[in-house]
Amino acid sequence: MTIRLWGRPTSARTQKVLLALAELGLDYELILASGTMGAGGHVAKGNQPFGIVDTPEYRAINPNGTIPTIDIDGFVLWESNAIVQYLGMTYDAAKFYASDGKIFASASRWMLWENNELISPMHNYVKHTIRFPAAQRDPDIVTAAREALIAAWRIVDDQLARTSHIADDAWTLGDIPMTIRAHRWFLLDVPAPPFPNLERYYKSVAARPSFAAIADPAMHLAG
Ligand SMILES: N[C@@H](CCC(=O)N[C@@H](CS)C(=O)NCC(=O)O)C(=O)O
Repeated sequence: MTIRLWGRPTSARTQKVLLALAELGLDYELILASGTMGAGGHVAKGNQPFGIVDTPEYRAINPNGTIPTIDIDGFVLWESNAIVQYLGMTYDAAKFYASDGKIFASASRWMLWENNELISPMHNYVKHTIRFPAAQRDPDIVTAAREALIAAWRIVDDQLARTSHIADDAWTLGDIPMTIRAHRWFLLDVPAPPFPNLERYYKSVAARPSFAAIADPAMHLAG
């Protein structure tokens, strides 16, 4: 099997796929691609992006010009959560959702929720504290992002008081986005009240061998 993945290590959506591939123990080739970031950092600071995403060849496989995109023996897929779901369904349904439709639905619900509630405020927080040059940073956006994140983490913390992992007591594919968000959150060290269940969860998911795929702080804090 040949797997090619277009993305960049600093992209949390690319990281979802990296973490899923690590859980499955699958080899892949990572092709660095981005219109907004490159080896030196964000384009807003004058850095060169990795590129590729605006070429006709890339747009033919992903018309959005975003990352990640995966090609598995000619089967091409974009949309990070769909990629993780496909990988889990195809290569280890027992591990990813106990081969159970209800657990799959519960995990998918948290993947959609992460996309809707966590990504945008966390992305704004990172852009306006790290990635943008100081003159382009907006403290009001940082405050709004912090408040939205605290409200969202309260929901996660409450859930983690009920179940050991986000969708079930056992680990599921729903823990893939949540692991990345929790790691980024604790690395960012955002001023916030304590979330004891989230902290316990973070220690547990960070102890999984697959975590090495997304552990490097530079993947989260690169400017
Ligand atoms: N809903 C899409 C969103 C894809 C997306 O916006 N990816 C970001 C990176 S996390 C991106 O392409 N950023 C612009 C770039 O790096 O060129 C997904 O989950 O795959």
